[in-house]
Amino acid sequence: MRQALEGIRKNADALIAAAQNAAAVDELRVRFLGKKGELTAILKQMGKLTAEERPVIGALANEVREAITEDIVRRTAELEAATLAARLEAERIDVTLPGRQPARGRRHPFEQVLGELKEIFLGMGFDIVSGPEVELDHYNFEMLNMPKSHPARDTQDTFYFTENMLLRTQTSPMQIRTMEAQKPPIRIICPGRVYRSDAVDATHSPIFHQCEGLVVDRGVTFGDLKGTLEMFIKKLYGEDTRVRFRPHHFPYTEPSAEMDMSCFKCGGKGCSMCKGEGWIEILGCGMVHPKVLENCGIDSEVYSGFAFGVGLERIAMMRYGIDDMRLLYENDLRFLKQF
Ligand code: 2NM
Repeated sequence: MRQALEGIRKNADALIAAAQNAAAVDELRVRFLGKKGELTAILKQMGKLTAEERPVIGALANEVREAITEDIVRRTAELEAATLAARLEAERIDVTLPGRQPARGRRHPFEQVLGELKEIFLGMGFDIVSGPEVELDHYNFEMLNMPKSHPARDTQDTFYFTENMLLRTQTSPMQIRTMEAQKPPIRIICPGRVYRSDAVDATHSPIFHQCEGLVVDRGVTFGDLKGTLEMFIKKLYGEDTRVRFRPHHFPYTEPSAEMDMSCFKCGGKGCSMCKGEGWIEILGCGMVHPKVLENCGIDSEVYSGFAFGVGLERIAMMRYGIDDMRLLYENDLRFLKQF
């Protein structure tokens, strides 16, 4: 039995040392140490031994078991280390390689201008309001003092879905909705997309963007309108910019005016930009018509207000010296990268 045990130890030693993976090691563990393994088979024969031999062989058997267990632990550790080393070698990365640069985008020139405009009005205490582009005739025209007979409703310049529903031609319907829903004081701007049936050329597009503004409170005067809009233009184009107001007509304001600013290019001397005028038309404005206030349930004897509307494409074009509106919509990166 002593020889048999020594034989098992030698054999196990050699086989375990030669095992090439964890599964092979485990197979050997079962073969030598398992319930039906070689060592157990020997121990089952212990009964045949004499009383003197039994403790000696027993001790040897334990020694062999411990030796084989140690072999297994060592070989397992070796194999794990080898696997890790192979993986580290295979997955070696060069951390000094430069990373792949993601293509960096930027805000569209139009969005940049809109962002500036919002900042300016937020700074003056205005809220920003937005709403549906598909509007009811009621809000787009009727409430704005443009009854059924009004030429602005002409199907030639307006996109209708039904007789009563259309793509908004301005963002004023949101101002009406706000006046209906909210008591004065009201200070809002409504930037957004508007639609008119215009042919595309360098200065026209059937889809364009507007920012309208509205202030309603007790005692609001044309002086407030002038001060607010002058401040707005100075913040957008610089402190040296001057403004002037010319009488105009809108159905929803009375009196109405157009505001010009001194030419940002020549400073007012006259150049190709302002066609020798020294002035550039920039926005429409006026005191909200009492009828419009009353339509919204606001007492025009107590409250007054001013409103204005400015085309965002025009602002962006003047701001960046862009001479064709189509460039703003074509998404040509060679153009957009310049801003
Ligand atoms: C403009 C010019 C003048 C305007 C008026 C209103 C409202 F809702 F208060 F009646 N909203 N926007 C207005 C006034 C718009 O755009 C050139």
